Amino acid sequence: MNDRLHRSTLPAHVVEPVTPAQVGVVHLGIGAFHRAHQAVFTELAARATGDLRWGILGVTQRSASVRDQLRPQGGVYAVLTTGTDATALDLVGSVVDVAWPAEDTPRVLAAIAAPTTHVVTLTVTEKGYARAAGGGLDVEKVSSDLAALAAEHVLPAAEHVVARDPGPHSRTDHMVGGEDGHGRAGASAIGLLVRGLAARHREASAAGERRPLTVLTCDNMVDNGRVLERLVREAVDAALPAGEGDALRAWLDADVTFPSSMVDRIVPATTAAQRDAVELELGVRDEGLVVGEPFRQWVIEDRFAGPRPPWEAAGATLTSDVAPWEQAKLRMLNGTHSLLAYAGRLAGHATLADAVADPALRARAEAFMFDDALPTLSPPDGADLHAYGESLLERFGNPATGHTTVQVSMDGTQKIPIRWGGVVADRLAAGEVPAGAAFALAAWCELVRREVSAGREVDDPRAAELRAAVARAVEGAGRGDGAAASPEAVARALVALPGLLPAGTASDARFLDAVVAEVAGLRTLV
Ligand code: CS2
Repeated sequence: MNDRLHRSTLPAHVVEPVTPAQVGVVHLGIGAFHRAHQAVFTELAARATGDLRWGILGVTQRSASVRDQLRPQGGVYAVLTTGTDATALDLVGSVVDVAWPAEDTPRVLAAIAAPTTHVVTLTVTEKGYARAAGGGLDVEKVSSDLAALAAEHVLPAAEHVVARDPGPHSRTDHMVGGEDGHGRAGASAIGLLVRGLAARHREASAAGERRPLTVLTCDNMVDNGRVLERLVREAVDAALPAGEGDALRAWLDADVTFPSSMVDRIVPATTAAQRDAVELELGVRDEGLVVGEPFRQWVIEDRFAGPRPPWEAAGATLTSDVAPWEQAKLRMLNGTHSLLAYAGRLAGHATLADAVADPALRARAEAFMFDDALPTLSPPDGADLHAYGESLLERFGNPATGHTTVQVSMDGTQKIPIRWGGVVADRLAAGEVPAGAAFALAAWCELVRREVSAGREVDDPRAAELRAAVARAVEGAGRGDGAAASPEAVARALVALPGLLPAGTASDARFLDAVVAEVAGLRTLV
């Protein structure tokens, strides 16, 4: 068994990763995407400028596995870049440590509150935002954090849970929290963020400071910064009634900003074979290895509350208006990606590269991208959206990434409203029936029907509702088993799921008929 990758075991032939001087960024949701994207920009920015203030404390929400991968390695990991013809291996040292809220909540709150921290970034996926179907905060999903927030709010300064940062090797029994809930382990990303903001405000007030902070979401959502700001404010309002939380609210108004951003890099799940191959190359074992395509892009709304990492030195674009970039990426890249993932799975393709190489599916992808999505967009900074679309299809076709259709197809109910909903609404408003989007929805419906009928789990936070919709269609058909339900009836039930499509579109007869016709057609295509 080889040693683990670490600054003390670096092979001679690699470029040394940076060693940050402190934590300057707290990142919520340290999965593979963050490690292959924002952490890489941070690393390259530090190398280019020598500015070492921007070490990252990563927060892993669901399990301790990323912490257990990176902590023994002192935070160092490798990024394997897989191009069509060549691969490259680079080390990243910008992640200082990883905290798991189930055991480390006080540490996370302390890090968000610390004067040396200036930015909190997030990649918690669409479902991590705890939104209800109408778009506002689903208070139920964050209730334990809201109770903790209310309890922490009234603690005397000396007992602030953040005053007890126990560091990385703390014992869990310190973290259980008081009977009133203060110090309770963070159960949701939004809840943890809001508690961190409140802790920062309390500490800043006690120190007579303002301590501005930038909260920068990097998730694939329309107007992601505004969405997050709304959820944070709703959480504060739900936990702290008027009067009680007013100083916190005033501080949010004056000293906290929520820029929007567009992030892009295809990051497939790392395989065991890739870990083994990299171990051979490095001579040490990297349990934190991540894989990404050569392309990476980050467009950030330039609305920072205070200092920030010099990300532009690593190629990030800072701009006053991210919306056109965000729209183009969400509709053309992510929208087409999802279409290829669902239809690809139905056709038996394991990877996106195989799906986009299938002529029938490629034609559908192009129809969605160029005929439906493109006409709804205004080109960012005069970009050629047609050329952009062609470049996306080429990126999808890179076989070296091994990006799987299963990975992209998860969480359909969270992604469809963002990726297809706006396209459908805009095309219908323009008097056109979007045929590519109708096919995409039909593919999703068919896949859901197939999985539910076969008794398999659908990987989606609304899976129970999906099962119920299929069951309703079966009952409507008066038969006893899922396979016997008319696929068209299932499609009608699924498309009507609250919040899936913008109001009015799900009931548009022409569009619905097009979806249903595609469902029938899918049985001949695949
Ligand atoms: C993908 C995205 O998994 C998915 O849903 O569409 O993760 C996609 O690979 C990235 O947004 C690319 O930047």
